[in-house]
Amino acid sequence: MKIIFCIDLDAFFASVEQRENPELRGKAVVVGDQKIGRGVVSTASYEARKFGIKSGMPISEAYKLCPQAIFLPVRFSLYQKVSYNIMEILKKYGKFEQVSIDEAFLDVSEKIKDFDEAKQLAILIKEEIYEKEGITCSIGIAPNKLIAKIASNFKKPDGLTVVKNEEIKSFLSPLSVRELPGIGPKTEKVLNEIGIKTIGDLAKADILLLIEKFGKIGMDFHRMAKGIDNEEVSEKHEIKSIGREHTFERDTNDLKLINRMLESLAKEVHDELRKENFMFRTVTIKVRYEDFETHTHNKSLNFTDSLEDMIFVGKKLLSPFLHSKKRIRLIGIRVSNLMKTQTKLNFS
Ligand code: TTP
Ligand code: MG
Repeated sequence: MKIIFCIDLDAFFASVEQRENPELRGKAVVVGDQKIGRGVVSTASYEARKFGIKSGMPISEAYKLCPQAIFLPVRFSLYQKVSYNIMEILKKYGKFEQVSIDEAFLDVSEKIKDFDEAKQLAILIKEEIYEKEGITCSIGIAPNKLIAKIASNFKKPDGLTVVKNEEIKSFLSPLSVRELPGIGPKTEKVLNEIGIKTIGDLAKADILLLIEKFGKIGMDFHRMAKGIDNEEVSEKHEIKSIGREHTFERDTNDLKLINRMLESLAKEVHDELRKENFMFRTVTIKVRYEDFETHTHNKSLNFTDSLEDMIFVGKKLLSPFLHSKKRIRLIGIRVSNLMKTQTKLNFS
């Protein structure tokens, strides 16, 4: 039997800001793009969430909900550095897989005898992260990645939730189907319409009906609802992609402005790649029109670390979208399929 940890940092960007400036501790802090009237919330401290502020919400709406909150710009390279330090701590304790800037899995099955020992280890890891990096995390411990992930979200912030084999059913059953990865508001609505609200309902549902409603993925929903997941913790990719986006002050179809912005975003992505010693294979661009219609388009190359390649491919991918009558609201560029050119990273 496996023992898997899922570790997710609490209100990550906001927690780092609170650590950097202790006066912000205990206060409503909102980190996001600062463009007046157009920015979006990256994250909010738990104090700010009490007012209903959430990731992805326009800053203007957040301001209406809580005008006394402290609004801060995103300092991505600072968060990247803190993330790096924390991931280095986690790596020591088992087979390690980083899934995002603030989330990782650990398979400790080889090192730990049972779930009680695992809980003790999780307490030590939480203490070490807090002592060294001054921020809290939530940890879920379970026999597989799926349940560990759901358990890590169960008691946030500063949570620790252990789900043993024999507890899987009683843990999952009462939770909303939204707790399952891949089930968003649209799928939830369709499930609700056929009387399925909880994961327990989904586990009991007629699989043929699920396939009729959702196609093959209906089988995955059913499998997840039963808590079945055999995916290994994989050490392959630590950071999967690096990207930047920009929302224009005003929707635009000024080709010069759009191309210049693409170059500047590519430069930022490239700086980040350099710092991490990565080469990349795939370039993806994103375009959002004024009516929020959004497209992404990608192309893969041979491994390269060249900024010129990134800009050349980025512009080529972007060009078919520049001849629409609609104006452009946002563009983004992302590189993925990354490979480390040096294994040891140095942050000054
Ligand atoms: P999450 O782990 O989803 O959120 P969180 O760490 O802020 O809060 P929680 O305690 O619920 O885990 O995302 C990690 C960071 O990624 C988050 O701090 C900011 C960034 N992010 C965005 O920039 N935009 C988004 O829409 C989301 C969801 C996250
Ligand atoms: Mg988090």
